[in-house]
Amino acid sequence: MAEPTPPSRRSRRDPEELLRAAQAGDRAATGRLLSLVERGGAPARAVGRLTFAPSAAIERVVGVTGAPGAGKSTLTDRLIAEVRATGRQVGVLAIDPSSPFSGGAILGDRVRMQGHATDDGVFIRSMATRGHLGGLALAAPEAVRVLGAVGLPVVLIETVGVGQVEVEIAGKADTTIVVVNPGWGDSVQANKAGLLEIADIFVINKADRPGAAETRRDLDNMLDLDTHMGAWRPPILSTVAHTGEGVDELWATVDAHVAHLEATGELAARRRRRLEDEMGAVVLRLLERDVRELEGGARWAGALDDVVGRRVDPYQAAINLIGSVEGTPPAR
Ligand SMILES: Nc1nc2c(ncn2[C@@H]2O[C@H](COP(=O)(O)OP(=O)(O)OP(=O)(O)O)[C@@H](O)[C@H]2O)c(=O)[nH]1
Ligand SMILES: [Mg+2]
Repeated sequence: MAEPTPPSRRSRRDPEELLRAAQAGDRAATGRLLSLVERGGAPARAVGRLTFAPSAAIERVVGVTGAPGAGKSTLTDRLIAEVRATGRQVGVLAIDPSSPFSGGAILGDRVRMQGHATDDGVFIRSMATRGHLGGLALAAPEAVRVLGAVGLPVVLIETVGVGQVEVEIAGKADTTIVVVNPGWGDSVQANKAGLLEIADIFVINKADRPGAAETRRDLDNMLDLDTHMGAWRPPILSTVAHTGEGVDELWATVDAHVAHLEATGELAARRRRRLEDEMGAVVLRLLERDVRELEGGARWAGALDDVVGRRVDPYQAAINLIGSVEGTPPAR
């Protein structure tokens, strides 16, 4: 027979207990809640349930994305100071979807955001995905809700990279800042469309380097060609993150963007859309998982054989598989 878990250990792991401790200011408990979210499974679900309702406590989520080394962490460090100057507490998530481990990111970001290491009003955490169903794109909004629930009303999300997944994660924010550098143009040509879609504010960081004016022209031309733009044309700002130049104006622009979203009703619409995306993504993942697990995977393998053998087309094979789980509520 298994040894019963000692009470102290059990309470350390219990999501409800962790949440209470985290809300009382225990940052280690906040870190453990985020670990549970990362790892997925039943404990992550419990955290998700517990932190969902209080997520109303989240005032603002700001995404900072851009190519590796663009200066996102240095800039985020400066933005933390702007938020703290208003007296509010701030949570920071640093996410690197391309890396299965958060170790490297943790080190880099800790160094870059060292200015706030002793400030209790700041919580910084790097995230990787281990078992979370749907990966970081689904773990990120849950992590944001954890931060809101423990009393960090402003959340900054730093996402490395300019690929599809990064853009997807960055798009979970109320305001998304896309960081580029002088001489940017050609390097991310392929992803310009994706960046354009999510950018609420463009920042040309490292404006102390040559080529900033050309980059601004590039971005301006790109925005001129954008036919889908609404009432908000993404402003193009310049910063020098390591001196702090331009950062106050950047935060003022974030304020202006949020005010615009509120005035137009777009903030509520965006948040509704994000929740819909999240719910839809979970439906897809759960359904696919159930289908893959039919008869221990045998049905999936058989269907694949039928498709490869050209006996059944992929669409029909999918319909057949889904039909086999319909009416059966997901086991988990
Ligand atoms: N010249 C100059 N260097 C900067 C500026 N901002 C950041 N840097 C430097 O650029 C390097 C990368 O900065 P980070 O803040 O780590 O960039 P990052 O985008 O977070 O990098 P990853 O998270 O690794 O993608 C560091 O050496 C910074 O000191 C700037 O405005 N001008
Ligand atoms: Mg960084």
